[in-house]
Amino acid sequence: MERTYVMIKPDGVQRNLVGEIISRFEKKGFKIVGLKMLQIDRAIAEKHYAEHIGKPFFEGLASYITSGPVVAMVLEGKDVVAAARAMNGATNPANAGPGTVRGDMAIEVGRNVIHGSDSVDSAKREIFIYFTEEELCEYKKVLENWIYE
Ligand code: DAT
Ligand code: MG
Repeated sequence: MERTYVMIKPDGVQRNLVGEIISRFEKKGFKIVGLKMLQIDRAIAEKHYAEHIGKPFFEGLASYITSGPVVAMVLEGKDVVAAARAMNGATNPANAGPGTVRGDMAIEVGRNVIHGSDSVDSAKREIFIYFTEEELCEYKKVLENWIYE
């Protein structure tokens, strides 16, 4: 089973979208194996978004992502990396389809509500920026046979 890192950004927390967003992943059938709230500092922002340091939007991104608490989670499931990206929608909410988090809940790229890892390798890197192995829960859910054939 694959794991991905998903994060509700400060705007999602401020706009009371935490419950609805988590609910979408639960309804889909993905398993929450890690969950916490924290406020990102500059060092974590630079680690998380290392690939974007130096780009014109980086300073805006860093101040946005550190501006308030976020909800960090690790989701587990079949092909969950790609599925969570699809559920989140395009980076720019203007291009995100209806039914996606960004399509339904956001307007601008600089306030796009949610993060999801873009590959299995990114997921492994990002999960361990925010969680220790001990903070992740391995458990069975009784509904698994009704979600997976
Ligand atoms: P994603 O979050 O879909 O993986 P990304 O990794 O390319 O997208 O960029 C990280 C975040 O940076 C993105 O969620 C919003 C911001 N961002 C990306 N491109 C931007 C741009 N051209 N202008 C402003 N913000 C941008
Ligand atoms: Mg990205």
